[in-house]
Amino acid sequence: MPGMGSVTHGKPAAAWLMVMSLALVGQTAFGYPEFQQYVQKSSGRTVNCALCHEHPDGPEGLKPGQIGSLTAEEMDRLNRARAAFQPGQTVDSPILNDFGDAIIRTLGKQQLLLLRQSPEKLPAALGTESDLDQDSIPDADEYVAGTHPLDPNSGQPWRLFLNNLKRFAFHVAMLVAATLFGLYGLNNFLRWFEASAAETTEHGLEDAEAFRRVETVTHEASRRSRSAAEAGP
Ligand SMILES: [Ca+2]
Repeated sequence: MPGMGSVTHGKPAAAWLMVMSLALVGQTAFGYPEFQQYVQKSSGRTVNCALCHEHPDGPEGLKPGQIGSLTAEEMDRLNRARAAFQPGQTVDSPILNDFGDAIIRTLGKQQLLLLRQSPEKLPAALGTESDLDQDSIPDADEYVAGTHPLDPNSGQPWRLFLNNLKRFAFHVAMLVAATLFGLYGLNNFLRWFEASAAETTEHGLEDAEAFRRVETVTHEASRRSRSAAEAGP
């Protein structure tokens, strides 16, 4: 029955379109591109959605970390994260990375929605206590600089260098000390070798002089003995 067939296929198609439309509205509302655009403009660095999201292309789509790929359990977590309007709640969104979760947890979604109008105020709202990648550069500073708050190798080079110098200060000090002691020891060894060589030479000369004297005395005694023998009794 063609008529029934068209009705049977029409209802799922309409429902699918409605679900997709709602999903797209939700995805767009949850993307918050204002922050990414601000960071990119202020830092001069190219920043993608991976600053806060699981997928670098953002939450829209069917790829891993995007809404179209979520399981029922992940959708449940997504909805709980979306409902976290007040700060201090547990947030584990399947489409946000740890920095995105931390923003919602720290500020609450309500304040984050307000900050969309002034994304330059996000760092002050976040504070400087959180450093998720533990590279000694606070998440808020990395947001301003356009570096990644979850990658310890991403940061302003000079700050990373100084922080690594502090972190490995003991190893650097030991390396410098070992080098200095090595040079000190080598210099002392060379001085000792030089002194020993001089002493050996000096002793050698003294021994040669003593041998020459003994030889002279022996030769003189022998000569006197021969003279006495020739003179007779
Ligand atoms: Ca950091």
